[in-house]
Amino acid sequence: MKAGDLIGNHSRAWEGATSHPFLEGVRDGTLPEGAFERWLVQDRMFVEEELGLLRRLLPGAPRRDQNLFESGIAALEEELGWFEEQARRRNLTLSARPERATESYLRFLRALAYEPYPAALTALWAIERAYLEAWRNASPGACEYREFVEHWSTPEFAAFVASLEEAADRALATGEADERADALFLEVADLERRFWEMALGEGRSG
Ligand code: HMH
Repeated sequence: MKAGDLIGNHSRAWEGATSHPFLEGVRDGTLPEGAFERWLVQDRMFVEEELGLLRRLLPGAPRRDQNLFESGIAALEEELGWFEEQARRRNLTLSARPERATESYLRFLRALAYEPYPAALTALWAIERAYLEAWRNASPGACEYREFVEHWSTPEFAAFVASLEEAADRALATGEADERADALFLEVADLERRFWEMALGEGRSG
């Protein structure tokens, strides 16, 4: 199996992850009050956990993929600082509690390190690819959000996602982890959709 095939094989689920009223709101500047700020605070928690995941996967990764993890770690480290700066500018408190959708996603990230490497790498690729496509769908973005659309629209980010896909394809080549990779891909798609829903304030549980 090739990682990229998963998108066509699960096109409905993938749609849900990458097209959402939240992203239309970013594009048109019609987001409800507080939605963007909620997304920002919750996504910073996500990025912090994702950074932890990359650090845990690095030592067990094949030698030829280690570079990719190292550049991913550097990029996420910088991104975390960028999130913190954005939050400061907006006077947002970073000590907020994770929402239910965030909690589910953080738990998923923590568990990924125990998955077979090809499946974990496929999930990581799906996570990044989802953001690449989602923010593209919000392009060019209302002016107050444009910086965010541009953040995930750089050629560097697209190249990183492409490198993850190549690495996932190499890892999947034996076929042994295909079933697990497929299941994790679907989980990522669902978690991404729920994350957008949460940002719009749906399904809040306090
Ligand atoms: C929810 N998915 C979510 N947040 C992110 N920052 C990314 C993917 C990309 O790292």
